[in-house]
Amino acid sequence: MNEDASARLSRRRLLTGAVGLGAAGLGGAAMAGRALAGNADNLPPHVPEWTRTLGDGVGVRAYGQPSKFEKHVVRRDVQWLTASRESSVSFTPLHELDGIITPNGLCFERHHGGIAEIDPQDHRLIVHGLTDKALMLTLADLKRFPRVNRIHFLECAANSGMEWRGAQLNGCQYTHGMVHCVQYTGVPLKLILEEAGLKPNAKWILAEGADASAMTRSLPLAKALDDCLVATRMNGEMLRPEQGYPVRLVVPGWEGNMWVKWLRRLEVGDQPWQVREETSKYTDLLPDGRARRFTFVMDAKSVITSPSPQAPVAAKGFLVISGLAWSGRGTVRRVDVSLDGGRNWREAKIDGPVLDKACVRFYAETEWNGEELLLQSRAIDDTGYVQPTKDDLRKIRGTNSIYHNNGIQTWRVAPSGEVENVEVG
Ligand SMILES: Nc1nc2c(c(=O)[nH]1)N[C@H]1C(S)=C(S)[C@@H](COP(=O)(O)O)O[C@H]1N2
Ligand SMILES: [Mo]
Repeated sequence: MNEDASARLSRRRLLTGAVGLGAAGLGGAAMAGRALAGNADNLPPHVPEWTRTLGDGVGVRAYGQPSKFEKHVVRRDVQWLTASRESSVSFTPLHELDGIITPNGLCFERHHGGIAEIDPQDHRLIVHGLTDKALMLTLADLKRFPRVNRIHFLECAANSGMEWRGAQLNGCQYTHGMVHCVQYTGVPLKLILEEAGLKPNAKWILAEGADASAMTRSLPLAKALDDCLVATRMNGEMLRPEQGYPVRLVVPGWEGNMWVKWLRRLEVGDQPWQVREETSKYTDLLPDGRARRFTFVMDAKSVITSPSPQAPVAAKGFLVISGLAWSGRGTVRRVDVSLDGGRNWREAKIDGPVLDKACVRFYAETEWNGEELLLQSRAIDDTGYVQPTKDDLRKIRGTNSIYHNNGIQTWRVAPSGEVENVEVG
């Protein structure tokens, strides 16, 4: 969306207004409140405390951490969702982030048997089954393969799963925070399989993790040979333990469950193994009692991350609406934003890289004068697929499902600037 003249004008006014602290009016309450909670001695015309003393020297912070004033920007979990902490999930604080890359320490975690703390010296990746030879690779062996860098989103198929029967959790961290997007460095799985040599009847791969859940999933060979990676790094540094250190499978665009962490075994076979995670779990029970299975691809989806319940509107006037969109089928071609619950749509502006099976960041600018808004976003991918409304999705899938809820999210902005999770009929 191109900003119109009135929005441009009003931004000038807003920025001018901001110089006179507190002049921002109603919404300014939140902003001014924060400023007032601080120490007035640090404000102009005084010399602030951080100018009057020397700071930490180099070496004090051998591994850097965010500012202590950003302590609220953390992964969070919902205690009642799961029976144990080891088989549970923490959510990415999407409302506190911008751009497309998720910082490593903020990537949501989903584990079924807790975080395995693997000594890389004692870790091996075994490749066997319908291969010419079996391989047992050390981390050093993996480093000798050619490697690539790819930015991809990972979304748990259960993301937004709590919302099937109606609006439930108040915050995009909880409704949409089972997604992250990082740059992986890894070996194309194809090269490892070629090194082992595939038998003519090879059709499926079983991937197994070394954690206490020994997570296993069957992966079609065609996908394995297409764009899967055996990754050791995220955003440049070694994978975090939470994300599968020292090695995980990257399965671009497909449900997060298949991205086996702490990867220790790849078995080549001629049919799927029908393991728990692809029979009991990660299937979608339809209204007629049948279940969809092997629903690998994550369909196009988007969410407005700000404003959102945890990121209310701070001031009247010029307002930047922002969010993330992604598609497991390829690239995001367009994102539309609605201010009135889907009656009218305008095209948002995508800023930053538009990459295959990666998140894009979008912005839509408007002028807000305290009226009620019903904010929505919808993603359209390069196959022409349009993100559906929740009602349209329910018409086909019913409400028994947990997984693959990519319906359009609605946030209601109240005159106070507060935002809540709602649905429009
Ligand atoms: N070994 C192993 N791999 C695993 C899991 C697990 O519990 N153990 N959880 C899976 C699920 S359900 C998801 S959604 C993703 C989550 O990846 P993340 O923790 O890096 O966000 O890892 C997948 N890989
Ligand atoms: Mo998952």
